[in-house]
Amino acid sequence: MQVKGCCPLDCQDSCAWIAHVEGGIVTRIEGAKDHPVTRGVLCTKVKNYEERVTAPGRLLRPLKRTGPKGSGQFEPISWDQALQETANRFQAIIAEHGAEALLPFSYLGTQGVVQRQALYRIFHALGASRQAGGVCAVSAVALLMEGHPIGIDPEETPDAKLVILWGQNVLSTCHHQWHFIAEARKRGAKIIAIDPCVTRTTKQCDMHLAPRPGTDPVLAAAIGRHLLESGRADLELAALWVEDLESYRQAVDPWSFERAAAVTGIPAEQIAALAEAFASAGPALIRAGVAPQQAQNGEDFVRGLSALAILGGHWRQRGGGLSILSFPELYDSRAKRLDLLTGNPRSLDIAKLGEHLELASPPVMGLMVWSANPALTNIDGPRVKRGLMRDDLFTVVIDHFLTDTARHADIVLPATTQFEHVDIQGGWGHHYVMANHPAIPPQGEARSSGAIMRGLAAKLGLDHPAFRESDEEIATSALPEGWKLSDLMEHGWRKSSAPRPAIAALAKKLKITGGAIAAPDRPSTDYLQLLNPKSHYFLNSTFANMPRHQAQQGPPVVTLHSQDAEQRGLTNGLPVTLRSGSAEIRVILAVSDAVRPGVATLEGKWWDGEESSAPMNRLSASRWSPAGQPAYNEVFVTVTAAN
Ligand SMILES: Nc1nc2c(c(=O)[nH]1)N[C@H]1C(S)=C(S)[C@@H](COP(=O)(O)OP(=O)(O)OC[C@H]3O[C@@H](n4cnc5c(=O)[nH]c(N)nc54)[C@H](O)[C@@H]3O)O[C@H]1N2
Ligand SMILES: Nc1nc2c(c(=O)[nH]1)N[C@H]1C(S)=C(S)[C@@H](COP(=O)(O)OP(=O)(O)OC[C@H]3O[C@@H](n4cnc5c(=O)[nH]c(N)nc54)[C@H](O)[C@@H]3O)O[C@H]1N2
Ligand code: SF4
Ligand SMILES: [Mo]
Repeated sequence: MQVKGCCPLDCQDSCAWIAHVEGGIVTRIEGAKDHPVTRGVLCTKVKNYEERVTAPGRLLRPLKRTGPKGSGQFEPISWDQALQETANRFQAIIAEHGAEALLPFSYLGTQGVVQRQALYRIFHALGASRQAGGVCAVSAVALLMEGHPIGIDPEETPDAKLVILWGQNVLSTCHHQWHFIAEARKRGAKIIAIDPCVTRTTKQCDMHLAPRPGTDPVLAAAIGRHLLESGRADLELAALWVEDLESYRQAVDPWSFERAAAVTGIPAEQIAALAEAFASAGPALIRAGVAPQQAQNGEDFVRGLSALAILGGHWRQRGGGLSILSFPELYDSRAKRLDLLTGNPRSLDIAKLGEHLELASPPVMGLMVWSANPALTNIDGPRVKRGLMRDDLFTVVIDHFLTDTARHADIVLPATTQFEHVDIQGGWGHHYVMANHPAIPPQGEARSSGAIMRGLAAKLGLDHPAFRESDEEIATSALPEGWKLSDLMEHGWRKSSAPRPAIAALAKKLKITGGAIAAPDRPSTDYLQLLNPKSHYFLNSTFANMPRHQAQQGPPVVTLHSQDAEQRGLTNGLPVTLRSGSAEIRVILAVSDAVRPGVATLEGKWWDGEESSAPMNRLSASRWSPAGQPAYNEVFVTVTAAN
């Protein structure tokens, strides 16, 4: 039997897959050949996703903590007991501290509408604190909210004459997009990468510029200045869209190629070549990644690129513009049922979980986490863990495995995988709404988020019809007007319209200047800036516990430039200690000129407490951009030989 489904992971590509099922077992999966983005291929992370269903450690029964928090000691309990205890504790917390003492926490572990949104219904009805903010691309979302266009239909890419991959490792993080980039190249486009490191992607580009991390706004300013000075800025489009062109002129004025070279570390001739290519391409497409946003100047980065896409006139032509996030038309938030909201509860930014667990008033006393692993992925890991260790905090975690977060829970609930539930999803890299049929029944006692919502609501005595909706009804609530779930399920996907922004006066004009453009402050050269690029084999912390993925990734490794290694008397293969404040991680050193001097990289989000482990957020500190983007990449470490 072949069953149509889609990859639920937090990835731009949202692939369509076919699950091959024999005797109630998924024997293999393959990419759908006729999906215009998937084109028959799944990535190396997901190609044997079926192994996750029966992997050692898969959660198949509800668990209750028996040992101290974080000890990982649990005993199996029934669903009835798990839901009853959760309901009792939630009600006791509400009676003593008020409903705002409850906090839901969920992210993009799955992009499925049902799995992500159904459980919010309960928190809305109870009057719990609302979840706000995000941990990824927060700067881009902030600019989107201001009205900046930041997405194109990737299927337009072949029409671009220049593609700039600005801090995006396409071949590892969204490789299906490469097909469209390669098609543009076939038609004569140049591909330029801007990345402090040599990556799988930069190696395939026509030109690679390696800036010091965080200096991208200065690089963008130098290009913007060139557009204005050489008389090639699209002032007509600026008049229609831009509010602060004069402020922009002043802000970019200091950034000659030479001065930008001194700050970014890129030779002035290379900056000039990039600026000239950008000014003369008709059109240019900038594809920007998430890593350069993971800094306190994240919004300056996105704003600087949006300014370039506008002033370059690139939005005028198919294939041109700025691409960071592209969504189909789907109304995920309708499935959350905001209409059930009781009162006007506070909103807490999930990117500041550690702070909230420590300081919120009223305190957070009850936490439910699903589709996320914040103990590992939230910034300032030690602070998050201190919060999760609080004896007076009641935590429920829903996942497939006993993640670092789940180890800190009082109750752990087993979630169904994508093979075991029905769902639909949008995505953030194309305009298709995707459908997923269950291929096999739920394994063990695993339940979908919808089923958990219905069970917990009954225990809490919530009797609105929204709490009795089936997973199919929950999915239907997110569909655009006139769409039928049955049609979507039958076809497997449906593209929604992907209009380009109109070349007409904007009612609310855009700010392309965020103030003076400057190099970020950096500590002394004793410290290296530690970047945390995505692993080719993990999806954030997902798969970091899977033996096949671990074997392919190899042990955690920090990479230093030969100059930095020599200065510290360190050699290739040596165990080293990375230290930031009082926190440290031990890893193996790789010496390679693939990173620029002053920069160290450590790929992947490793689980804590494993034999070879490198939980990156142990080293990160409570720092965010003004819009709330966690500054994951502003970690400065000393590197010494491990004792
Ligand atoms: N294989 C794999 N794929 C994934 C994921 C994964 O974990 N693994 N995660 C998914 C998620 S959640 C996301 S958000 C996306 C992220 O996708 P990407 O944005 O492509 O991924 P990153 O590895 O975070 O960063 C891309 C590149 O930016 C560079 N970089 C770092 N700092 C700077 C800087 O200051 N300036 C510039 N110009 N470049 C910089 C890094 O060296 C890296 O090569 O990937 C998604 N896809
Ligand atoms: N230091 C550092 N920290 C980072 C980043 C970084 O680059 N460096 N990147 C940041 C970024 S870009 C992102 S997007 C975040 C990602 O942070 P998270 O969203 O926490 O991502 P994951 O670590 O993949 O954890 C997702 C969890 O969801 C679970 N899950 C999957 N499907 C389901 C389901 O159907 N139901 C339930 N209940 N659970 C499910 C998975 O098993 C997994 O444990 O991390 C951020 N943190
Ligand atoms: S992780 Fe991304 S590239 Fe891999 S199968 Fe899923 S959607 Fe496709
Ligand atoms: Mo992300």
